[in-house]
Amino acid sequence: MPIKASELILNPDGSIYHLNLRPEHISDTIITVGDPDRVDSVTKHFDTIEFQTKKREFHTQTGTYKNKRITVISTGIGTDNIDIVFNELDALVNIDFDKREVKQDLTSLNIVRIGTSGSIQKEIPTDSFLISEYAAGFDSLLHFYESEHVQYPEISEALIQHLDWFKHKSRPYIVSCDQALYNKLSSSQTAQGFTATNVGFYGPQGRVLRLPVQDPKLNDKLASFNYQGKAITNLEMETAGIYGLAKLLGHKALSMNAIIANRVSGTFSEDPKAIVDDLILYTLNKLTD
Ligand code: R1P
Repeated sequence: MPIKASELILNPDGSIYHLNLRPEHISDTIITVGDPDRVDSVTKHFDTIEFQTKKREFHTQTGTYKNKRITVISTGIGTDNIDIVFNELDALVNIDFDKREVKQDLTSLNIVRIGTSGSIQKEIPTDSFLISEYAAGFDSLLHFYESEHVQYPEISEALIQHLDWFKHKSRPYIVSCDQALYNKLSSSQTAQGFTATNVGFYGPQGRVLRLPVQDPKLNDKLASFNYQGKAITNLEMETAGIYGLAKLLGHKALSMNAIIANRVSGTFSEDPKAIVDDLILYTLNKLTD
């Protein structure tokens, strides 16, 4: 049965609904960034740019860096956008748009996030690099999919106990990176991380401007969680969704974080653009090593 027009939505030019891309527009190596303007910060290093498009927060460019074809796409903020970007990227390679059928031979993409993040451990300072080995999702995205086989329920159980998790919040899910990509992109310059992915920037990450939060000790409890030597290191808003959907769809994913805030010392990078630019070049060079 062909996938219905209401489920796989294509634009009149044959491109997929939100991303505005046709299958020939993307490489099998993809860099995701949150900020649409960060796409240019990546592709300014490219030798060539063959294609670019923009729709809503999804800005895409495809070109080559050191002869490797790479697509750079912005996701905007949050795992709700990750749901759109990952399902549509997957459709571009694994669904035949003419027949509206899943292809027999599936393609596995290499997807690397280059994002910003705040550390909750005093020894992971601002202006450092961190790669998420594991992620805890405090959003509920993965629970909408049959996904237990890609989760680590024993770690979530320990986390829920440790945090004394409020029953009205979504149950945390734990997922992990692609190990081969981790091995390729890690070095003595990168801290190994266990990233908490939050559903917001303020209350969900313990920031109080005017509104009191339900659990003022949440970040302290996250920082003191330790599961067989693994401590939660940093907070951001996409990684768990990326790891969960990548695993479910058969893609390889890795999340690179430029640490621009330290929530323990209360400090923020004096030049966040510089550390993000450094992480971009580091990642491009590791990908093409
Ligand atoms: C919040 O300011 C945003 O910054 C972080 C968070 O994950 C969230 O998307 O990442 P990006 O800089 O990649 O957007």
